[in-house]
Amino acid sequence: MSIRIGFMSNTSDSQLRFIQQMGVTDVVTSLRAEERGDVWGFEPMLRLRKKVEDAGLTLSVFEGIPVPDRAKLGLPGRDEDIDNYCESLRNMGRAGIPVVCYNWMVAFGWLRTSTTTPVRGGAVATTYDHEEMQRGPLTEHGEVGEDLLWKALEYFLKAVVPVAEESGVKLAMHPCDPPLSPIRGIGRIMTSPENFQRLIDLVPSPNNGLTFCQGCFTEMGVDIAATIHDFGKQGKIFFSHFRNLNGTAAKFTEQFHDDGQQDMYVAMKAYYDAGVEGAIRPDHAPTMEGDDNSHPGYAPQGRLLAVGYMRGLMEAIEKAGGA
Ligand SMILES: [Mn+2]
Repeated sequence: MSIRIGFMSNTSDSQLRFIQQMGVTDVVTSLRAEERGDVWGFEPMLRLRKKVEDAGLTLSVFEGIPVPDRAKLGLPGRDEDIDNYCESLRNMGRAGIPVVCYNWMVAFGWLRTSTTTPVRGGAVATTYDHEEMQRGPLTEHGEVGEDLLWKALEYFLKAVVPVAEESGVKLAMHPCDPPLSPIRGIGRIMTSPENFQRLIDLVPSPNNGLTFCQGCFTEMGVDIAATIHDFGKQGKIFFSHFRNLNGTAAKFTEQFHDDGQQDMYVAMKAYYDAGVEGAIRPDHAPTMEGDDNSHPGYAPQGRLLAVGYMRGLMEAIEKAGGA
């Protein structure tokens, strides 16, 4: 076993064929908005897995199920949210979907100041500029401290991790993107390797781990290979996002996978050397000629180029005897 390339998909018939044509094996997806409820149902999840399998592919990761801000902030009503979350996880397990990617970002998710920054050849990519973003107003939540977020996370994990264990579902925490705190008054805690270690140690369990979003860890300015080794050897990387960029958390621009500051051969080799298993998908890629920019980072051609590049790196590593 080793890592396998996954692809984020809406699971349309056309996309599932596209995924097969790339030689990709794994699908990363979620339920459609109209299929979601307070509790995510067993039947739509089961049918989704069957649809992916009937196309000859494996549904390996759900990117969802979102944790409501009420639970992330420890507000009244969170017990109801947590009960619903637990029941959704049970249904995921019953439907045979093994990994859920979630995050602890409040008010803002994935946050950028531009989605139209020119990169190589006039392709467009996303940029984050903290100085610009901080000029914006506070959100409806006002000032939110990191301590409060840690306490609410611990409360959540103590309730949810045992259910994840019973259900055979792995909880894969995605970093805050960008990994900065605070942003317009909102604290962010999933922002450093030390804080991910704290997450893992809060409620130790084989089902409590992370989504190694290489882009976010690059934004943090850490040694990517050493960080993959550290969490990979602990068996805590359940899912990975492969991404490149130039800059730091406070100011960066996403780049083509072969055109950013990170040595992607070194990164890919680290997943092999650390014995990481599970899906690794191309994360955001620039929008190329012929594609529209309605879903920045997720247009097909940039991700197609990324998959070809990833396959080449993997073949090179495997032929050189790397794991
Ligand atoms: Mn990511």
